[in-house]
Parts: sequence; C-alpha cells; structure tokens
Amino acid sequence: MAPPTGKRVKGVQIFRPFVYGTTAKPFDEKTNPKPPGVPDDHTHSWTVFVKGIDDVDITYWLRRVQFKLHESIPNHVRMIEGEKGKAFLLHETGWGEFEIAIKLYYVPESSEKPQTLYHHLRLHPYGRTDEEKETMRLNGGEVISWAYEEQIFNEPYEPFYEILTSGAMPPSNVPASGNKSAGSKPSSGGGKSKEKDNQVKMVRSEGGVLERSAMIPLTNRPGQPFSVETEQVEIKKLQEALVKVEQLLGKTKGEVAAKEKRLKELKENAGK
Ligand code: SLL
Repeated sequence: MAPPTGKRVKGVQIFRPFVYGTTAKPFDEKTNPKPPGVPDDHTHSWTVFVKGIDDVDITYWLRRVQFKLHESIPNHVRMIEGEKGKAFLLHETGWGEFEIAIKLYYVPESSEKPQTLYHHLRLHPYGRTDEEKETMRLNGGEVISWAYEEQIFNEPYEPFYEILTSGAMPPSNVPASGNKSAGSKPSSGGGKSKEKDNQVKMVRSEGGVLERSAMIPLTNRPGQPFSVETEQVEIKKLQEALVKVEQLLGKTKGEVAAKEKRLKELKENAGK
C-alpha cells in the first residue's frame, strides 16, 4: 500500500458497481470435452471472476485480485493482475464445491487496504423446485452463481478522487455506431480538440453504462442480469411479498382477537 497522498475529500462517498462469482460446466463429450491431462475424477470446468458491470473496465480502481482456492488444488493461491478492460478471471477444473476467498487489491493511489470477500463455488444448481434450479442455468448447462456488489470509497484521497471522477466515457467494447442512437454526433475524426470529443462521447449508449461511472444498465442483456430492470422486478416481488405478509398479519390478528374474546367468556363463565 502506497503512503497516503494529498488530503481526503471530506463528506464524499463514491461507489462503483461490480460483479463477482463463478460459472461452472459439467464435462461432456460433445459440448465440454475434458482436456488432456485433467484428472479422471474431475467432473466440471469452472471460472471464478471479478468484473465491471456490463463488462466495463474497473482496473482504474482495482489493481489485482487474489483468489484463494481449496487447498486440494495445486498452487491454490493465485494472483491475477488487472488488464485494462478485462475481467479478473481464473479457469479451473475439479469435482467439489468450496468457498473461494477473493481478496481485492486497490490501485496504489487509493491508499486503501485490501479487502476480502467470500464466494461459494457452485457446480450443481440448487433450489426447492426445478424452476428455481433452472434460474441458475445459463446457455444450456452452465451453472451460474453471480453476485452484484458495490465498492464504496469513503472520503477518498484527492488524487484517487480525481481518478474516480475523471470523466465517464462509453465502454471501449461498444462499437462507435452504438453511440449514434443515444443522440450523439458522429466523431469528426482526427485533429479535433479532445475536450469536444469527450463531450460527444459522454452519452449513455443503448441503455448501457459509461465507464468510470456508477451506472447500472437500464435493461438486461445476454449474460448481464444486473440492471435497473432486474431491480424493478425485485422491488415488485418485495412489494407483493409485503402485501401477503400484511394480509397474513391481519388474519392472525383477527384469530387472536377471537381467541381472546373466547378466553374472556370462558373466564367469566368459570367465575360464576
Ligand atoms: C467437498 N469440502 O467435499 C469440499 C471440498 C474440494 C474440491 C471440495 C480438487 C481439484 C484438484 C477439487 O475439486 N477439490 O484436485 O485440482 O465437496
């Protein structure tokens, strides 16, 4: 960790959404053949990852990630260095589920200590019903266990604050034409002022997110389940559950009142 530089920006909290988790696939001759050299008892290939929401770059705040795997796995502590625009990924094969310790190392400018989160590797879908189990499957067979998280930077140091807020931009992986539909003018090519280009690009494209922003996508897209749309569905589910709970509460209260009344009557009769 680098020594702190500058002052902390008081009263400011900055958050950045990110996604982490595992994706597993059973070996099968046709769709996922076992590569040579993989031990006989290994049943699945799997990946653990930390990445930006909508696959945007997060290496401007996250420098490296250490994945601590089960001790039965050779060389079980792995460090993955950030590469701009890429997810922090680790591919493995195995037979069992276990908890992975994911240690996040921030960029030196942040002067933040590393933080660890824990994730259970899922090889088998779980749930009370087949339908629930099915929600863990993607692309016909992959078992996904993904989590949305927000990294909070509380009163960041000034240089880090500058990095965090140095200007939202469209993800590098969005083709230039993708910006047009969001109302931006096509870039006028080389030799123009950088500032002007940045202004043109500062537009959210097709419901996606801008890099170096705290946005989440407006809608779901393949492989991107965390969005405003998902949030709305979850809110609706919670509201419906609340209505149900209130109905049950009302019913139970009615039953209690009836029983109390009956008890009172019985006591009165007994006293006669
Ligand atoms: C279980 N408590 O019993 C867990 C342990 C260990 C998984 C799971 C070995 C991989 C390798 C592997 O998959 N270990 O040998 O490279 O389910």
